[in-house]
Amino acid sequence: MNSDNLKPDARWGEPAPLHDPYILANFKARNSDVLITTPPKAGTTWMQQILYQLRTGGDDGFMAIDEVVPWLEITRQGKSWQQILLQFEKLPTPRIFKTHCTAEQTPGIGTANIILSSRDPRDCCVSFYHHILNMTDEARQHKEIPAPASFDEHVDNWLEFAAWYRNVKSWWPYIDHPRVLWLRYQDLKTDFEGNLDKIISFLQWPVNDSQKQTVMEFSSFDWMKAHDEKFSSQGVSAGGHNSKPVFKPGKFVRQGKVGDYRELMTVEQEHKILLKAKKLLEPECIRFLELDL
Ligand code: PPS
Repeated sequence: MNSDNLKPDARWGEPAPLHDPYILANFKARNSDVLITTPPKAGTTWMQQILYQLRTGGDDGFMAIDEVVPWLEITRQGKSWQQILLQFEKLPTPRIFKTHCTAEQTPGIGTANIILSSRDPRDCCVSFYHHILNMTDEARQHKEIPAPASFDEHVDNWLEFAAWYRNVKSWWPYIDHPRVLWLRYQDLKTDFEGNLDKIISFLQWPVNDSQKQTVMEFSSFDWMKAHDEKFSSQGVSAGGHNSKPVFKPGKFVRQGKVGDYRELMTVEQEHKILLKAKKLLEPECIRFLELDL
């Protein structure tokens, strides 16, 4: 084994299809970088699209969002972490990445700009259920994500895996950090332009009014739904044109609603999710997320 391949410190986590600790340990963040950090299904892809559109002033010519805004820590089949980091070096400045890492596992806090998107865990749980069911069989196998036998089984798996809780708990101490902007999915839904202005002012990127209008159009739910194929390759490539769909056609940009969980979730399932939040998160965080029980 080459000395570069020495096992990274435990803080970067264990290797898994969706998590390469070598990338995290060796990534060199730049001051101009933006890291989008979210629990799964909390508006990650939406934020990838918003930031890409803001950076380019409006561009609908890209093939796959993950080629222009790569998923930082995902393992790419047939590519070493060194090759992946080299590809990252060649991305246009300011670089934008997505990550689902906890704060402990995120490189570059204090150096890069960090934008968080949080979403009601009940909606994230339901969205993730559809995510699994809507994946192609090949992608499910490759990512080692088995399909649950029922929604109830899914809720139990989701609670046990606890990615939403780990992520939110780890980032909460950074809520007032000057290089961190924490946005809520529900606010993006009710006041998209106001939140766009917050992003522009946080990043200090030059965006004129006409570009802003284009960004708003290309980041709208309807536009993204109509171009679902640009958003459904999920982390397969990091700069090449070798993306394969991870989802069945037209199934990634799904409903995009607040409170969608009500269609599927029982009161008992809802309680389990909220009680775990109450147990693990600070009361102030629960209030901020509007999860008051
Ligand atoms: S992932 O797989 O973790 O990256 O998923 P993520 O992108 O975080 O979340 C997917 C959900 O976001 C919805 N979505 C949107 N909502 C509002 N507006 C826009 N433009 C938009 N684009 C994607 C998407 O439909 C998923 O939510 P659900 O509830 O499943 O519809």
